[in-house]
Amino acid sequence: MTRYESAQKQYASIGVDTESAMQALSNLKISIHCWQGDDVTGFEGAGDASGGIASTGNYPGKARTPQELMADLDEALRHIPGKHRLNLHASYAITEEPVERNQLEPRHFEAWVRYAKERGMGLDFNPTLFSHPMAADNLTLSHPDEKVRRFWIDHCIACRRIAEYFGKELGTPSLCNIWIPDGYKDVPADRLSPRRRLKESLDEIYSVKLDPNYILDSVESKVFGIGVEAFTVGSHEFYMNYAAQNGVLCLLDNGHFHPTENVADKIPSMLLFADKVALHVTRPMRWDSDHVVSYNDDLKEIAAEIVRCNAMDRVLIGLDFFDASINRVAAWVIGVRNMQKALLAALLTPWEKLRAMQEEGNFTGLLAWEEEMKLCPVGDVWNEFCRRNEVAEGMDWLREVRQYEEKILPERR
Ligand code: RNT
Ligand code: ZN
Repeated sequence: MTRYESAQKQYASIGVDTESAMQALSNLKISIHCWQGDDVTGFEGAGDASGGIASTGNYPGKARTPQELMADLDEALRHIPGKHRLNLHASYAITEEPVERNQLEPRHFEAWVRYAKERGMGLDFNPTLFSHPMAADNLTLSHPDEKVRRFWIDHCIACRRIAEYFGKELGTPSLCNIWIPDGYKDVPADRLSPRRRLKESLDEIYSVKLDPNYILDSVESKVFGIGVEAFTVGSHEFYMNYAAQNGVLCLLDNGHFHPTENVADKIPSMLLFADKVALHVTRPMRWDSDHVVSYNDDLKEIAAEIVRCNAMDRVLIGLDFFDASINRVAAWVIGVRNMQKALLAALLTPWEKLRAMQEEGNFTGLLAWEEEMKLCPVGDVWNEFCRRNEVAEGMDWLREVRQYEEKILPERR
């Protein structure tokens, strides 16, 4: 008996079918963020990311061009089972001459559409409202200066049209997510006016009606950023209300809440009031540090919530981490595979049985079962899933990523 067969038997004995779990996992697409490959630099020559976010470390070999980023992504994709999505930022436009962000057009992303088509991937998108002279004071859509607001409103509208184009070209709606850095370092005298201006800017951005078959809009809240510690204009309450009233989606980034808040717990509440909810899955350490996603309790709880709410087609899973201190291709592979492992563990859990115990008030049984599940052989099913998807299982992928690294490093010095 192989290890998989033995695991299959063990799961069957508790009423879990490993075959249908693997089938369900194949259908779960993760939106892989392009910005892990180059520390959120983009192709505009802007340098390090600003806007209260930071990528730390100086591991060699960072991608500097579209060709390098695409090659690195290909290397990562070779080690990630299944077909997924690619998440782009506007700052990754591929243009011959510099194009201002409010002038961006679908044609500036043709190369990415070709890339995605060749690999059978859908594309998601994000306007970039940071790392730019017009965002130097960490104010964009809420800026008191009408000219600055105008620039960023036009940028967001341009980006929504690009997302719609992605959806049309690739036959799957593109999630267009707005995150802004807006806030103040110290305690403001007026919290209402900036939020009123943000509301008006969003109203204008979303007054342009686009085809929902091609584009889904979302807004991403935050608690604070570096340099904007005292006040964030786009708080969770702000966006949750805005989204509910205007039919756009909320995007929950699990690095954007107070450290003891459980972001998994928010998912069912969102699902009762909206058709979909989007996620940026990350690993905050002490702050929104965007560490590579780890197979830890927080991640497993998020995955469990998606699965047991039966919301696999209603929760849009995107990743958002950027670590410049380790091999960036490996960071992608580790993070995406961990998200998949967490989903698999959730799919291998007999939720009906556990739910019944809760409803009956059998909390002793529930605790005993949840603890028992922790030692079930998820890894054997995961390895089988990798084998069937023809990607390296166990640690074999790392050897290949190391070989790739040795090949590219000399060219990137
Ligand atoms: C920042 C937000 C945002 C960015 C990306 C690059 O705190 O999480 O989503 O990380 O858009
Ligand atoms: Zn995010």
